[in-house]
Amino acid sequence: MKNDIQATTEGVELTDGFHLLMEALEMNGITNIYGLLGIPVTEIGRMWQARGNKFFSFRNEQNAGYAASVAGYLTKKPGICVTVSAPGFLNGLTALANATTNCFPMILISGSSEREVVDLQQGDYEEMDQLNIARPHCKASFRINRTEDIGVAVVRAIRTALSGRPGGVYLDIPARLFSTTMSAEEGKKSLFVPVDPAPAQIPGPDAVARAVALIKGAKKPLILLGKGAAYAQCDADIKALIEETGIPFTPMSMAKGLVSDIHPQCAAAARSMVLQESDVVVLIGARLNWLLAHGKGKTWGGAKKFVQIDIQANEMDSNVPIAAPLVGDVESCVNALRAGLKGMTKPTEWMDAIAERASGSKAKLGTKLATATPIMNYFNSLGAIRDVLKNHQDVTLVNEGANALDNARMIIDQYQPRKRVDTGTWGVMGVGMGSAVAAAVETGKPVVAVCGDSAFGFSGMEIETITRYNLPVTVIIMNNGGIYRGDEANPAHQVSCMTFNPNTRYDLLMQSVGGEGVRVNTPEELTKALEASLKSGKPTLIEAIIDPAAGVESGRIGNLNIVSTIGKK
Ligand code: OXK
Ligand code: ADP
Ligand code: MG
Repeated sequence: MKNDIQATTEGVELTDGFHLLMEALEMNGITNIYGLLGIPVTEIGRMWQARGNKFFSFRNEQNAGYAASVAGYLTKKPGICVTVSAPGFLNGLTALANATTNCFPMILISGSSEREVVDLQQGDYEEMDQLNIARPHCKASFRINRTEDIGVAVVRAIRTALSGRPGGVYLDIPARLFSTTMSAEEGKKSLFVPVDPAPAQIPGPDAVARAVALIKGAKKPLILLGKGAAYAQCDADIKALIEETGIPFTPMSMAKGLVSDIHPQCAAAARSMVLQESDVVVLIGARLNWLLAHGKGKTWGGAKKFVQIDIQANEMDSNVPIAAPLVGDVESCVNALRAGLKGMTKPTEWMDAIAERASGSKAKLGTKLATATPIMNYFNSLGAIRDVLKNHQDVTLVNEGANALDNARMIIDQYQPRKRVDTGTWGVMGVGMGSAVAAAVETGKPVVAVCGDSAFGFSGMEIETITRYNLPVTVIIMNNGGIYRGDEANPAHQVSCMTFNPNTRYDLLMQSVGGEGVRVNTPEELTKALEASLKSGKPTLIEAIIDPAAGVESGRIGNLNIVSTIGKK
């Protein structure tokens, strides 16, 4: 950290808001900032870089925000996004809200107009009451009004983002504060690092005993791993719980690989069977929201009891009664369960039945993946990707789309924790490129982003960002020419609202920004192109031509896409 004091007045060394903010972030171990510069935050980027840190400049704040949120998820430190005021702030706010929904720690720092003008609505440049607009979309919204408060504000933002259920924090900095000066000595004294910002939360012994009794009494127990379990970074403890008890597990999408998808106890390929037939389900960092059919209905079959591990007490009973709530952090709760379940009889018969169903499904899927078609479909193309990635298990797979998402989740195995980043709790499109940048930056390892052509379009300009920073990212566009499908005709002979220009050349777009751009038509060509890009480590875009008729409406969640009850008129 440099102590580059700006100026002196009458012998007093001075610092200012810019310097104090940067020193506070550095002191708290932040090295990477994702953002988009302009009035009034431009100097942050220049100065941050001059101090030897990394600033990743994006083409749209939303993508920078998604990058910051994924950095937070992967590192358990808040990801930082910096934006300009009003419109830039609003773009970033989408990502902050998404981070909060996904329980990813992130801090959005936006410059803002001066309060006296905003509060009287006198029409400032990019005037907006950002502090209040942010408030309902994140865990906390703070404004810094005095330079001497910068240290405490940064610590408060960090502790809020990390503690309890992680999430987003907004930090509002009126432009003038950046250049406001104060004594360097006093400023230095005002900065600090929080002690234990995400404290362990130990579950009560009664709650543990209740859960242990329920699990021991189960005939068909199931462990369901969510992205909260992946976030917790206690991978070995979770694996030990699963192996010591012999209980089958199934992962939610971003928990794939937390325990390997090819682990003998993985029940992912018998998903509907285990959800329906299990009698006791242990949820670890997974919410019973829409992604789990709210814990009820035909997805869940007959009567069952839930054990739920979550740090957020009021997550319990959010949808259905929780028989054994375990409120605490995943690591403490999992280890408490392990102690209580020592020597438990393994449910071998149940596990054998699941393994049989799973191997049947895998065989069926294997046949589909190996079936050649005149134009590639989702199965044979994703099958080719799966086979290449089997030999590159440290690659982070970023995945967005509808069919491209659902099929890749089903087909592509994950072997290591936190190696899959996708559309998350909202099922949001456009997270792909920001997530890919953050995953490459934070892991230092290659990234493969499998995107539908529609999803890619939301953040496509960031391929320039990827090439500018020369990141080892391979973007694979599953190009079927539209949303869901590319062959939808418009009955009124207009341009269809569901399809894109069939002459679009995504491969040439990538070439135009200096990356490798390849177009492939067969699984063999796809294999070759992906292997080459992983070998070279160069920013690459592979445009995979998929049958326009291959997709289905909304992938596997078509039931959510409401149709008119009286038909089309
Ligand atoms: C899984 N399966 C397998 C395997 N793995 N078969 C063979 N081999 C292997 N290895 C089977 C599994 O048993 C299921 O079949 C099926 O594949 C699908 O598995 P899975 O795990 O993907 O489960 P499901 O039910 O499709 O999805 C659960 C979910 C998921 C809700 C958690 O759908 C999800 O994360 N959805 C997010 C969707 C989303 O966000 N879309 C973006 C919106 S698109 P069965 O027979 O056992 O069931 C959009 O914006 O608008 O449309 C829009
Ligand atoms: P998924 O979509 O994979 O099912 P969710 O995002 O729905 O996962 O659920 C994640 C849950 O994990 C949230 O309810 C959150 O409160 C919880 N969580 C996050 N971190 C921890 C932690 N360290 N300990 C316990 N629970 C956690
Ligand atoms: Mg498409």
